[in-house]
Amino acid sequence: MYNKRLLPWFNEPNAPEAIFLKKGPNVRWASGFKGADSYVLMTPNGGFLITDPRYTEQAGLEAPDFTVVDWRSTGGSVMKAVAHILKEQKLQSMAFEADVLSFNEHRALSDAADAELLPTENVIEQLRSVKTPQEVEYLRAACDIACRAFYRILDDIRVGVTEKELAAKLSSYMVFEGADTQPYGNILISGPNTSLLHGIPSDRAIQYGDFVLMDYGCQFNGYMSDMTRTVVVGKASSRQKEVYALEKQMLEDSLAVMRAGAKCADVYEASIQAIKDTPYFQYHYGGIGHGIGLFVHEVPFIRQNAPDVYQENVVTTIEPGLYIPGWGGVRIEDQVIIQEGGNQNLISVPHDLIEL
Ligand SMILES: [Mn+2]
Repeated sequence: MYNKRLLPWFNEPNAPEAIFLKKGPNVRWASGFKGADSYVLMTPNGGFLITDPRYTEQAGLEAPDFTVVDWRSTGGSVMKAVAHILKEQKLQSMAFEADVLSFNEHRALSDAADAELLPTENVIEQLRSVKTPQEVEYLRAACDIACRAFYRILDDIRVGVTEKELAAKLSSYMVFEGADTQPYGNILISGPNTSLLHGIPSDRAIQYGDFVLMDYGCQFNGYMSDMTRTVVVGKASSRQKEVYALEKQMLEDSLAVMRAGAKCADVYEASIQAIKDTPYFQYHYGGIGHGIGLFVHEVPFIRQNAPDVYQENVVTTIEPGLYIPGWGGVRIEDQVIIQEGGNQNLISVPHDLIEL
């Protein structure tokens, strides 16, 4: 369905008469279309979905109020089809996503189209960052699925099992628990590998005393969950307990300040209170959260000096961490809805250290 939440943007001063979208989550948000390799052109009066014959039937079903344009029979290229629509609709100006249109695409569009082309960034992303009640329900379901999968994988984590085997099981548990089938790069790493912020699951077998760090999520109706828990196989050492306790404090100090009207920069400042006067300060990473919805990492980002201010119904992760090269790392990540006066945590798994 044509997403009317875009309409006020067209009324802003100097707004163009149309906007052209390529980024998949933006196309889906604007139109409801779930397929790939497709583009949307939105005007205040209606939308066009530009695709190829693989998707024309699906486009009619999922975006019934859009005019479906098959670019193969309309100019022979996507950009010629766009130029055709601009001319037919007498549109003089069109915004495009400066961060995703390639050099070649922009050149082809400039050559074909007789309209003013205006680079923009984050127009749809800003709108998408504030969730509707329906979107919140999908996100809540995705988080619930990931939490149920967490309790299932705990039974499988034992000495001798490899990271890859566990990562595969974790992904499958989420699908069995109701996730969409498209997985995305789940991180499941162990031992010294846990200091690699986005390490890739390997053939390393779990050993006694390892940290096992799981940073993972799923989609439900396209909406994503993202959570991290770090557990210990066997009894935790005193240093593991010390680092874990600091990290847990960092997370909880961050959660305590997340509310509508708070600045993302202030969340970062809260996150470092527990470590700023300790030798562990050097082991933190400055990016500690991100908006999430139809895509996993998006505005607003939490980092030092981030200018963004939380609006009500933004859904975001919060994930400070401590990463000690060669020794290991701890991250705990939750996903929350920003509300007036506070936030609601969508991740129900407690923060306490689990010793398996
Ligand atoms: Mn995350």
